[in-house]
Amino acid sequence: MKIGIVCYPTFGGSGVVATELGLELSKRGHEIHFITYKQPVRLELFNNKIHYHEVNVPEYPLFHYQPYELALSSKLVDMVKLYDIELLHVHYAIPHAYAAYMAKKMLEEQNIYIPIVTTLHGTDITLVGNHPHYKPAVTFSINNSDAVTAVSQSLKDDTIRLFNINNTINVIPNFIDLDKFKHDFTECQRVKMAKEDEKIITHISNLRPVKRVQDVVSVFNNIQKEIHAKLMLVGVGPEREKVETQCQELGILDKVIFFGKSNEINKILCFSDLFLLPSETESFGLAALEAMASSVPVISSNTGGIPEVNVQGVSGFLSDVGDVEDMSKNALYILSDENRLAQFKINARKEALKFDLHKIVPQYEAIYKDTLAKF
Ligand code: GMT
Repeated sequence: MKIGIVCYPTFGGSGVVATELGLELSKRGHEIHFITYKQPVRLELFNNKIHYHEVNVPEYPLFHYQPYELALSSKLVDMVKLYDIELLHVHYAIPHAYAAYMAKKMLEEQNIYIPIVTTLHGTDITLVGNHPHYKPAVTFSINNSDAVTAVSQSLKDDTIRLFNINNTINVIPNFIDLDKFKHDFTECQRVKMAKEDEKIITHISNLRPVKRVQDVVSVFNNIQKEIHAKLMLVGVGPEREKVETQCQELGILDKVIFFGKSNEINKILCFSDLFLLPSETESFGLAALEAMASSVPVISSNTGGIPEVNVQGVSGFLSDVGDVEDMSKNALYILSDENRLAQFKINARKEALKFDLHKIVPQYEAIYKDTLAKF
């Protein structure tokens, strides 16, 4: 198949999933066209089945807001015609599903018919899409997609609860390329990061309020009172300064390493002992899955789709949002006994195997085939 993929080309989970999906589909013989405003961050390995088309939005001072959706729709029309793309898979309802619908309508005028598959990732539903300013457009885009997928059962339930949906939503969970997160990663730099008797605690996110990074620091503070430990904070975002101040006030700044953005989180996870994800809401928690795939147990909140990934008492523990004391107690339970920690590490990797891309990607292929057959 010739498939056009539209996504946010950033460090966020949706961009990562879309990129990894495109890469794997290309290995399975499909021709993939990424159509977005920047080359996706994890799109490093080009092969002759992968194409990248940049959407350019000319800056014009008359416009207070530059019309990205318009530029994207036009680019989709042009690329579908130029490369005979058969299907568009858009990640994120806002504004991608909306722009794809416009492209589809423009192409229909030229007797070119193309189906749209929309994947919902979370923020487009639970945080932003649900806002009254966007809701009618998001509802319309979901209802007018030819197929819709959500990355967890929880996200599907939220979508049905929050919007007036008359379309079928298929759950296809996020997936992972397990080879990229092998426990025996040869370049592991643990010795450079911490002393032998120190445990390494990691959090990776876009440091937005929804990630509750201050809870990460509070849990870490409780951990380091009992055992020697270091905290690795990976990512950039609006909470960074607040968190730095919090660490300074707690007197633990020397035990915290701010990594900034990283393209190689497998190299950070390979030396981690525990992953913290105390989010306010999370449709799936791809970062937790990446940790588990690296044999790192997860202490998380029990919100949204996280319980579909992190299994209570097996790959880690889940607590109510904001229950820092429970998270600290659970973290110390895992970390304070070497045998127990080793068992949780094994369990984490084992749970991650359920999300092997070789099991999940064929589910997308099946959706594409069904959609094209019905079209
Ligand atoms: O978590 C974020 O803030 C980034 C966001 C995104 O759009 O990339 O992540 C969402 O999609 C990921 C991939 O499907 C999920 O793993 C995240 O749980 C989801 N984030 C939220 O629901 C807040």
